[in-house]
Amino acid sequence: MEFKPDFIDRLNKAKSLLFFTGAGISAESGIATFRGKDGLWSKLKPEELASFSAFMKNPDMVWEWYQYRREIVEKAKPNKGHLAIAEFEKFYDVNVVTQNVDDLHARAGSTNIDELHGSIVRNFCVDCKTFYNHQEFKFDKKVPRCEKCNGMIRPDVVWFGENLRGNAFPNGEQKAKECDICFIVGTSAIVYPAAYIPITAKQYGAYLVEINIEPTEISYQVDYSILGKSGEILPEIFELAANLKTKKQPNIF
Ligand code: BJW
Ligand code: ZN
Repeated sequence: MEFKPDFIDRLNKAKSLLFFTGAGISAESGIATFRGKDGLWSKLKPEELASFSAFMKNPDMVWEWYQYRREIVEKAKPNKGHLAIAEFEKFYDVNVVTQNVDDLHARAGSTNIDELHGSIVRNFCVDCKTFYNHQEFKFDKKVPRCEKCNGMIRPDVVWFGENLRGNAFPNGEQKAKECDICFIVGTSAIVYPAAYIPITAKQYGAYLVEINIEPTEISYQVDYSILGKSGEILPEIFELAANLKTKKQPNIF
């Protein structure tokens, strides 16, 4: 595809790239997004599944929903979009700030990842906060109990009304302030505080590029909106970057 000349220029000069990703980047790996007509929440209400009060009200149902999603994530493979992001590390300082709870960026080989909304492959005890890997409870259909205190075990994901984990958000904000280009990939950009990340990047002078199959809440604020699948667009941008970064610079004498 033909890219905008000012984007090509920015990509040529850039040193640091930030990829702010959402569920759409994993859609081509067979993992459903949340919103939209085939999204996880087209039939199920988020407030009945993705909040601590929902978990306390109906722990087994919420647990089972996450077990079902873990099975899908475990079988899924990183797609060309995840792999392209990892490849950019050959030529740039690359940071990934993801809202996704799957581990596909890590499996694709990205090395600097902040998981704003936690990870579906971890669990912890609601009482003593001991962490457990999901493999330990792989076959549990009902909420398992902590071996130390008998508390209920929950997935280590961030539900509505909960603070983001540890330093993930301040880390992400710092990377937003430092990047030259911020790519916003496969996210509806409506969930906060995560959606402040690209806004911060822009405030600090980054060039914003959105890659999505449709326009979103943030489209009007970006410098360049590319409509298409991330698994197709990102490899094309990587190819362009590789050509820019490896081409022989003219001798200046
Ligand atoms: C493709 C594609 C392809 C498809 N290629 N593209 C300020 C203003 C308003 C509200 C708030 C605010 N601050 C806080 C709030 C409240 C709330 C919030 O944001 N609500 C809004 C929804 C209105 N935020 C919170 O509660 C957060 N906590 C917080 O603020 O703490 C402080 C606090 C403490 C105490 C009291 C009050 C506040 C926590 C938010 C946690 C979000 N958690 C979830 C669930 C994680 C667990 C799980 O997985 O089950 O995270 S919600 C869900 O949405 C998930 C996602 O990470 C997140 C974002 O979704 P995402 O990734 O954008 O997916 P989709 O489906 O929306 O979009 C997919 C996109 O892909 C689409 O655009 C497609 O077009 C595109 N696409 N195929 C490219 N092939
Ligand atoms: Zn415990």
